[in-house]
Amino acid sequence: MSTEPTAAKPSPVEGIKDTSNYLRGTLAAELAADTDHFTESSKQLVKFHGTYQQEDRDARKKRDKPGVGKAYMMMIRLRLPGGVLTADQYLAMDDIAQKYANGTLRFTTRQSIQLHGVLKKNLKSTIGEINHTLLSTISACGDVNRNVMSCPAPLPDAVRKLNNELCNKVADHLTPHAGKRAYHEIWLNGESVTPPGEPAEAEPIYGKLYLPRKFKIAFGLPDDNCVDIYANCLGFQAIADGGRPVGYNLIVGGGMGMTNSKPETFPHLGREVCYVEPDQVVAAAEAVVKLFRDHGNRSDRKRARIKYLMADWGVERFREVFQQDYFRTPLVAPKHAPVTGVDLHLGWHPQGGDRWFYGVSVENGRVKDAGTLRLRSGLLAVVSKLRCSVRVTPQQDVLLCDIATADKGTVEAILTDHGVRPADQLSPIQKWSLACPAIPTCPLAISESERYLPTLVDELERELAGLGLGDTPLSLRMTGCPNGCARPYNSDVGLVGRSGDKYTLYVGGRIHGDRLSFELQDLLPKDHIVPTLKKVLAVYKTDRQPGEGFGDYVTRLGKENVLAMIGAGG
Ligand code: SRM
Ligand code: SF4
Repeated sequence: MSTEPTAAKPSPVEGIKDTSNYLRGTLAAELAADTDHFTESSKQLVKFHGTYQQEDRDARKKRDKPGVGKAYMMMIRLRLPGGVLTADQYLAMDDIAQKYANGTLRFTTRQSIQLHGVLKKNLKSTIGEINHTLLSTISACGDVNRNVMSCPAPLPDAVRKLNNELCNKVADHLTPHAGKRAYHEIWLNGESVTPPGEPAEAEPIYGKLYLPRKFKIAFGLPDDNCVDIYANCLGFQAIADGGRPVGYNLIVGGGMGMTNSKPETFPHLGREVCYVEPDQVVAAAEAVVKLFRDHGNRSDRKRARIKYLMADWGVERFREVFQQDYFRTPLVAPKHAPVTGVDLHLGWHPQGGDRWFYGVSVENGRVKDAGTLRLRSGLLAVVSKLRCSVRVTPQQDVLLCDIATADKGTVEAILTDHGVRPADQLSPIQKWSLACPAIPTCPLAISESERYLPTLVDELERELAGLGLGDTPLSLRMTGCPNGCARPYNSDVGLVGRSGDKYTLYVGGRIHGDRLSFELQDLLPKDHIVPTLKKVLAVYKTDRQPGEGFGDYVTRLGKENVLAMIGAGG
């Protein structure tokens, strides 16, 4: 299927954007109205402002009576380039979560923070208070550039420093112009300065139709691919010479989502397009975004990502169009820079001077108090006492930063008091696992994910220990549907919700994130997941080559051999 612009009928969302007067629509009036939810078109527009309309899916059964509607609630997502917050901002978010949301914070796979369970009547106050802390939610969602990722570790190296600087520059540069005015008017009582019918130049990069679909950017390093660069629409992979950053490989066309029964949709890894100097990065990002704006599919939203342009065109044609029509500078070939590692950044690390950062593993990114594990209170206590800055990682974890040597013991004592175990007491499978939120908040979830993964990890932990593989790094990622929000298609093991308690099992990716996995079994009942994996892991234990990872091993063996191993030969 082609992604060429055709005369095909634009999708309904295109019409909503077109008539929205740069993302205003009827949002202001609907916000003021005494209703518990937005109309269909406002539901689309409100995403561009960083919020999604959801319902409490657990409450459905109780409300399944005539005259009783859905339990509507809003999810709010921050725009948080590189995942960086000050102590005050973190404390404010914790407070807002208690006041307006469900009393939890959710660290996301793109280094952001989400609040769940906000009622529509409190939406304006919540977004207002978030902005009061100098944070924002603008373009955290919608058909625009989303949160830009960058390695969060505040290590004293020039490459990460430049990555973070450019991450902020690109994020600023690609913030909608007219959309920002609309945001201020609607949420922050800004004065309306934009008459209806504003010219398209009002939004110089996006135009009035914005992008065909979401767009995602990450800044990474070959020796630390913690941002999962190949899963992004656009990746800038730093090239260094003697520790000094000299340029970037431009990697385009990554994405994870696919749709059941639509074989023309698939996960795809980004491809190296060219090499750019640091001072060309912003222009290159703008050029790729504009290429996507003009050539992306605007009729079928399931196929409206830049990865399909790359897959349909191939990298040569992509380079040609990019160079001639958008970047307009001769292209330099990408440098050879394979991924050699991924760092979770957990535990203590020196920042330089007398400062340290401490990485805390957060199961599925959910910051809450539950039983003896009082993670939310523990993080709150550390940040309140030491006023340390905070960074969210792309693995849903958190780094407590700028801590003086003398305060290291305080951090450890507070966290231990709150039942938070240090990373060296956690198993590799625990540390290398991710799950998306799924049920009860995500409307697209088919199966459980965040609520089921802890049980699965516990079971796998036991089996791995029993097999003598307890210390072997293994990445496990789970999602409640094929959209792939926890990037399940490039990990050692991926589990994707298929139908209630049944999942599709993928194997063969790896921690480095530079290889897609393959589908091993579809419609696998949840009780069969661990026994199935155990069969393969047992053979892996005895048959692997020195240093060979699980995903590498099953890839070397091939699908047919692995299927034979689990007694499901094809
Ligand atoms: Fe996602 C839609 C949660 C990262 C691919 N994603 C959703 C929605 C908003 C459901 C919806 O459209 O109504 C989910 C909200 C659930 C909830 O209750 O909170 C949702 N996505 C998430 C988060 C919170 C998962 C997490 O565990 O952290 C991540 C928020 C990131 C952020 O801070 O911006 C999140 N989503 C991703 C990623 C990973 C990444 O970007 O690195 C992907 C795969 C990469 C990609 O984009 O292909 C991803 N989300 C999707 C898709 C599939 C899009 C596609 O074109 O294939 C959807 C569905 C859609 O957009 O229609 C989706
Ligand atoms: Fe929802 Fe599916 Fe994303 Fe999970 S992967 S959050 S179920 S859209």
